[in-house]
Order: sequence, then structure tokens, then C-alpha cells
Amino acid sequence: MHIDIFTLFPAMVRGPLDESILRRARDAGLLTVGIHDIRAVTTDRHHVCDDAPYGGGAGMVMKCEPVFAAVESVYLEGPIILLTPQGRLFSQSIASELSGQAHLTLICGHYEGVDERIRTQLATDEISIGDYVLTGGELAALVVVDAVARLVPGVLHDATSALDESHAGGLLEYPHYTRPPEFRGWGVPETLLSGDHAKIARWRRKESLRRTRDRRPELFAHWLAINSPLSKQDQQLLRELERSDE
Ligand code: 6GU
Repeated sequence: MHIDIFTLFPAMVRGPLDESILRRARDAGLLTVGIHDIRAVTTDRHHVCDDAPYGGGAGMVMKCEPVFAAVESVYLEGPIILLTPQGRLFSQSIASELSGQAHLTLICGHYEGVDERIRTQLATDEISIGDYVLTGGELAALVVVDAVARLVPGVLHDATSALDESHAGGLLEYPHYTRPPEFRGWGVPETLLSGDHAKIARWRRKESLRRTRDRRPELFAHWLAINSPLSKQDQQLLRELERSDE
């Protein structure tokens, strides 16, 4: 997969791409990333990329010309995604959808906003990573790159780990433990030490159900709706959880 990122602050996005799994994916050629400084395409003396809003008001607006010029200088194909708090809310399912693309183009918005014509005439999609306001789209772009890249075949060592984890099946993940079996007097659930794989799988499923139900009731309701009728085992596990609530 190739991802082009357009930003006024290239240094803000470089570091995280040079570390850990994204670094390895790039070294393996599974992921290539172009970081493009929007300011570099400006031809005026002061490399201006923002201007005052028509109609007045506080703050500055990102100008059309440099953003269109930067994107058009390298664009080949694929969705052009504007990172903005007004976009559709990013999710595992959007990450999965985007991971099927060979090419992604990400534009990091900045200032009070971008000229509306960047949204309407250049971007094909708009994404927000949550209901809070960031100083710009750079950190959001990195979140999208990270969540999408790990779904590209070969990027994770273990293909099953992308399936097993929190959210992929619509449930939160079960608790994990590793050595030592006792740390400062705090133990590990007996079942996990038992070596009984069927019992362990059942325990994990039950804890996934418990966590999702207790921490993310709206996610749990959605999962129930999508997965009904439930398997005999899930019905049994939920009955056990309800009984232990009393
Ligand atoms: Cl994509 N941009 C900004 N500036 N703030 C955000 C965001 C994006 N997503 C959540 N908050």
C-alpha cells in the first residue's frame, strides 16, 4: 500500500512512521509513505498557505492553491481523505475498508479550517478520529495510517492477531497475563495456568462478553443485534454472567 500525506508540518508525522511495526512494514516494502510539505509548492516570497476568512471572523483558513497544487503534483489514484473534526467518525470498519485500497491520499487540515473548495472539489472523503479538537489533522492522519497499515497482509507477524483482538469481532478483547504467575501477591486466573485449551477459550470468551457489556454497553447492544441468534455457548456464558451479577 502507498500512502501520501500532505501537511504543513511534515516533522509532526515523520517520527512515528520510523518506529516499530510501521518501520518494519516500510522496510519490507509492504507500506510506502510519501510525506509532502504543502508549503514547498508555494511560489510567493513568503510561502503563504493561509488567509483571513471571507466574511470576517477569528482565525485563518487554509488556502486552496497550495493544497490543490501539492496533491495534483503527485496524485495517481484512490481516495483523497481530508482529516477534519467534521468528517465521518473513524472506526475499525473504516480502517478495514481503507486497507483494501492500493493508494491513499491524506490531507491534514490546519488553522480554523480549510477553504470549503478543498472539501468539495478535491477530497473524496472526510474523516475525524473522535469528538475532541486537535490542533491539526497530523496526529489524526497517523492514527489512520497506523490502524490501516496493520491490516495490510504481512504487516503483522501473526495474521490471527488482527482477527482476535478488540473490536475486530465487535467485542472487546479478554484480559492478558504473562509470567510471573504471582507478582506482588497478585495472581493469574487459575484457568489460564490449567493447560486445558477448551476451558481457556471458554474463559476468554466469557471475559470478552463481560468487558464489552460492562464497559461499552452500546458496542455490546450492537454486537447482540448483529449476532442473534447467539450460539448456545454465548447464551450460556451470558446467563452465567447475569447470575454472578446478583
Ligand atoms: Cl481529523 N482534525 C482535528 N483538527 N481535530 C480532530 C480530528 C481531526 N479528529 C478529531 N479531532
